[in-house]
Amino acid sequence: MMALAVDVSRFEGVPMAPPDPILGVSEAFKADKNDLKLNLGVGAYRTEELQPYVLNVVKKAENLMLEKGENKEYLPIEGLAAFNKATAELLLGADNPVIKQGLVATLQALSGTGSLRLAAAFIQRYFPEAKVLISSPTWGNHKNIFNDARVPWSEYRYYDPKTVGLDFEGMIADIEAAPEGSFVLLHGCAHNPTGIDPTPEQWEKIADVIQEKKHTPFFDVAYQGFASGSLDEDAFSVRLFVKRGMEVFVAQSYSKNLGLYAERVGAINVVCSSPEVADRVKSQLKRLARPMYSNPPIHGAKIVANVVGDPTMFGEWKQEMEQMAGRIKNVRQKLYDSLSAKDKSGKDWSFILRQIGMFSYTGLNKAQSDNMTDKWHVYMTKDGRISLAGLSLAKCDYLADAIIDSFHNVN
Ligand code: KET
Repeated sequence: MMALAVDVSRFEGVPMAPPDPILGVSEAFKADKNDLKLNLGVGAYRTEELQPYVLNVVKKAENLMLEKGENKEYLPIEGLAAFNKATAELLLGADNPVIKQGLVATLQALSGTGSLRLAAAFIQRYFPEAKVLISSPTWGNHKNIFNDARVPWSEYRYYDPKTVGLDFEGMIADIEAAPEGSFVLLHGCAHNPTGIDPTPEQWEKIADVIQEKKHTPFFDVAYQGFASGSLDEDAFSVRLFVKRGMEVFVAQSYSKNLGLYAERVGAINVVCSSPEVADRVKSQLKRLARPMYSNPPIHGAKIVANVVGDPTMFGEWKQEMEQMAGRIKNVRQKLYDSLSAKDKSGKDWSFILRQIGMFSYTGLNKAQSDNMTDKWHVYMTKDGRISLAGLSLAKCDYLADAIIDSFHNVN
């Protein structure tokens, strides 16, 4: 029988989705033919020559894996055992009692995003009444993740535009006012997009309120080692909550710190109050993962396990991480110097130096951000965030001109 030609598609009613606020910027950048163009949208590390960077230690681990000729059999639903062990130890410290006591349920998942999404599905299934509290502002994809998982969320105050710093009182008040037993999403370090982290004393107070209100902390750790250059320093916040004996969720990503963006390697960890609970939680996370994507990819997980499991390679990784973090700090300083030298208005740009991690939250509004792109070919997200990891020392003067023009000449 011949198929009937139809002139109306069944999908006629499907509207065009808007471009993604972060990954859509890379698509627009590719389409721009101007030589001056600069992609400061997505948080992906570039070299001083603005080229993508594969860590030497990753190449080394991959060569060893090739030599061994490892197979491509399915991993278990929970992922590679050696990776799960390594990732929990990196996060919590190898000698953390919660690991020794079997209190941590760890599942390898599809990088940070997939780990967050799996935890969101878990919350939806077992705590359908509970709300997730997220910082205002936050990484753009957090809201999508909880919306798609049908988990209700609301925001807590975080950024204060007046001080260009943390609205600590607002944050505490909003966490305190939330219904008891909420999940509080926290950025482990290098808050995205603001680059503003609580101080150690403030973290203690945040833990106090969360504990008082019987909330559950839910950490998103996408930048461990990438913020300060030290894996341990950047895990301070998570370890503080764990040390208090709290049950904690932690989503981890190796996109940035090991540059494994496209390998999709990360994990969801749930620190529980007994080994029996940890086993049951893990069994349910596996049950959620199986119909979604069955089991995670092996390649990136093996890279992590091999690098962490070999003292020489582990040392080399730490060195390269410090170098990457160091390059971003240098660019941050140079951008501040350029802005301060060129801007004659007396505006204080020192907030750039106080921000931590991959990004600078410039304070540019949407119209000003549009001007950056339309006039200066500088691609960035519309919330005024620029990725310093995509900037070179050589481009700092140009970027400073673009920022000064946009800031002073566009409302
Ligand atoms: N959490 C945060 C805070 C984060 O910035 C990212 C990525 C992720 C999780 C997820 O990364 P994954 O590759 O799934 O492990 N952020 C950058 C890339 C993106 O938007 O996907 C970004 O903000 O540019």
